[in-house]
Amino acid sequence: MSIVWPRFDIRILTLPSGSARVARLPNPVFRAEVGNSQRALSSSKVSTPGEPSIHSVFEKVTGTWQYIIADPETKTAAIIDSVLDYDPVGLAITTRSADGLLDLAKKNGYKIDWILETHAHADHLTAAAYLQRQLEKTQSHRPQIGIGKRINQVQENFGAKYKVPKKEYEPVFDKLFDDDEVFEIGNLKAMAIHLPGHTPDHLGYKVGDNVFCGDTVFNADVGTARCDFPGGSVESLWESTRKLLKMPDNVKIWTGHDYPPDNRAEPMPFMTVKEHKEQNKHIKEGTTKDDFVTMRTERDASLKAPRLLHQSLQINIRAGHLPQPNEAGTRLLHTPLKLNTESF
Ligand SMILES: N[C@@H](CCC(=O)N[C@@H](CS)C(=O)NCC(=O)O)C(=O)O
Ligand SMILES: [Fe+2]
Repeated sequence: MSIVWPRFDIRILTLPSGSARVARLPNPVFRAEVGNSQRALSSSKVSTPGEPSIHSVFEKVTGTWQYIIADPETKTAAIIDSVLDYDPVGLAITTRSADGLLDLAKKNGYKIDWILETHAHADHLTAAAYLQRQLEKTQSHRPQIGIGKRINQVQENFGAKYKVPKKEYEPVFDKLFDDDEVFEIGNLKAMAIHLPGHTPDHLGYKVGDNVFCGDTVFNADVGTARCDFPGGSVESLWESTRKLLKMPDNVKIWTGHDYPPDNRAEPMPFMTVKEHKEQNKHIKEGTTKDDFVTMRTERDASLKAPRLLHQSLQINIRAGHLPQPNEAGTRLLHTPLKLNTESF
């Protein structure tokens, strides 16, 4: 049986933070290179103390922005929200997107200290465990996989639902971040910020004047993340958006996904706090909490479950490790059946 793979367009933007050469076409359309090969848009390195170099890589199949953020001085780096490719028809996992991140890190001479997750994603599989295993072989040390400390609630909930043995999810995360915990990426200071709403464990990572906000705020013409997953809360998401929009106007909010509407051709990795306050269709200035709660609740009631919901959750509570093979040597994921008849 031969599997025909979709072409995975990878979009990469290398943004030396602090650079005056940030290319925006016309605002808010962002220039990004598109193609099947890894290409960096900008190679000029103008570094500002405390600010990272940022590479954003778009995975088109699930609309996910993956990031590599690096300390320009020490070349120490973190990968945020990587994707493991999954073909729901062929039931095959491949590592093209993750290998793209590894190539990008290698090309830039980065030493990856951290593989960070903003939350247990319900729409795509994480490549964290795969990246960790590959990097362990090529670096002198093993990068740590980090996530918010409330991941254990999420693991227990979905672990019970999908009958995942505890030993397959308990030891998988190396670092559970506390709220507002400060950690280092080389000489850069990073902070884990609790941003619940989409999921209860959800974190953003702030580095310099950048927040990697995962699925909290999307670009202004998309709005915000859904809150109908277990442990999600529209009220909490509203409060999380307040935390973000209270930051200084120049702070860049790098989003976890982009789903460009028909009138926008290219995915964009970030918009500033100021741009969100002026333009975000769900939370711009003048929006009240009640407006938001009504809008988000109505929208969530109309959304279908993500295509890769079951596969994602079972892999992601394991930090991207695969299920152990059963006695027959087969690795299995569960998919619940929907029955629309009582005759069964
Ligand atoms: N059609 C996509 C849906 C993905 C999805 O539900 N995305 C989440 C983030 S994981 C979201 O917040 N969407 C916001 C919305 O559609 O309002 C899929 O099947 O994967
Ligand atoms: Fe998500």
